[in-house]
Amino acid sequence: MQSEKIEQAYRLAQDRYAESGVDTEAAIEKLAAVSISLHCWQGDDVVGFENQGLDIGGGLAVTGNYPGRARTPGELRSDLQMAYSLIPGNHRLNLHASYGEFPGRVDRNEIDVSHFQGWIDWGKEQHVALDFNPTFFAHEKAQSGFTLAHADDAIRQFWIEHGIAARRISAAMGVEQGSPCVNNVWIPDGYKDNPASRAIPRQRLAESLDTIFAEQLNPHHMIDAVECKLFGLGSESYVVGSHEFYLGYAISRQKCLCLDAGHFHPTETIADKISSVLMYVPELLLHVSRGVRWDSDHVVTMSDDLLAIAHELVRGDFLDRTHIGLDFFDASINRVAAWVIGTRNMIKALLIALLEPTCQLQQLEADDNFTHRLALMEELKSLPFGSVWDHYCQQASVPVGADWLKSVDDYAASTQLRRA
Ligand code: RNT
Ligand code: ZN
Repeated sequence: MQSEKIEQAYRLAQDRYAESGVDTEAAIEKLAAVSISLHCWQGDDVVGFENQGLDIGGGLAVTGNYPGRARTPGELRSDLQMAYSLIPGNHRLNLHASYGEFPGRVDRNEIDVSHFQGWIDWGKEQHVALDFNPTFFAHEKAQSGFTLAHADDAIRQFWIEHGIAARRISAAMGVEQGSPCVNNVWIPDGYKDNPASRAIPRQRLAESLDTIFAEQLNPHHMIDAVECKLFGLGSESYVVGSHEFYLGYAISRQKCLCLDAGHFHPTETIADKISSVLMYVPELLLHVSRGVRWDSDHVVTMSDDLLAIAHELVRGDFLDRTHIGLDFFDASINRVAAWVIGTRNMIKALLIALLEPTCQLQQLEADDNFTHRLALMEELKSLPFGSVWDHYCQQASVPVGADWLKSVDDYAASTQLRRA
């Protein structure tokens, strides 16, 4: 579409929203301040750069064999730059420890910031701040399915050292980028079948975490997050780090809690948890994902679940206390397109939420006027948010509508599909 038509449509939409008491310019300004943390692992099917040839394991499963997977840090950075260029706003990168650049075999308990200097330099050059994750899977010491809750002292110690190393790397990243690096701990520990003790591994996990978090690091440099889960492939009967475990842990230690949209019962959504947990934990990390029948990590679409998350963040004024990350891995479509689709949807959902006359709705609620509340909420759904979105993309110098697909197709032909 011609740029002048996009602007005409925007001006009409602006008036239409103004009639409903919504300032579209103010909404756009708030939206532009939100950074989404793109997950590095969508680009290479969670393989990383350790070259160990191990399955990712940990109950993680990537399906599909679309050609063009990034195999080196250079390829992954190039793919990410392509994706960022098609997404409006300034965003972050969520790195796993297994994506370091290692001179030969460096075991997980030996990693340090030097292995991530390439990413730090790249982030500075691209204006992309980094988040981090220790990698407690795809390793011979995780083959039994246990890491920080392992019964063996030596194995547990190994993983504790990995956790400590990851925090130091995160803090160093935070110093260099002038923005705190969120360091998220997720472990796969759990049993396929009914355990004889549900309590003992949880006691060990709490102790391991306390040891990892013992070192005081500056919260302006790094933020500790912990991620709960209901079940995984191979841990169907018991997951040590359940929701109740980590909720209690995060509250008692005042850590950031990570809620992954795929980590609860299939009919349970995370939107309703946000306002509850933020009463008791200082900050929240979201892994926005889409489970289909199970924790399948499909690309995020504009679903009711996604809109509900965005509405909660905006209505509760929680954007400042929430770090928004994405967590999906689809190898059945172009991997750069997967990032673009999922991230644009997350941003678009936030825009829709920001274009709501929330005060008016909350006043109707306070007045017990549920008829008007419902009627208005439904009418808002057909307001021309698409015209505001198009204008936002245009002013951010990224493609409007599906035009970005052309860039992805050209990039696939010139680059991704040439990877032998
Ligand atoms: C696994 C968790 C975790 C991982 C990443 C790769 O179920 O969601 O966040 O997806 O660490
Ligand atoms: Zn996750």
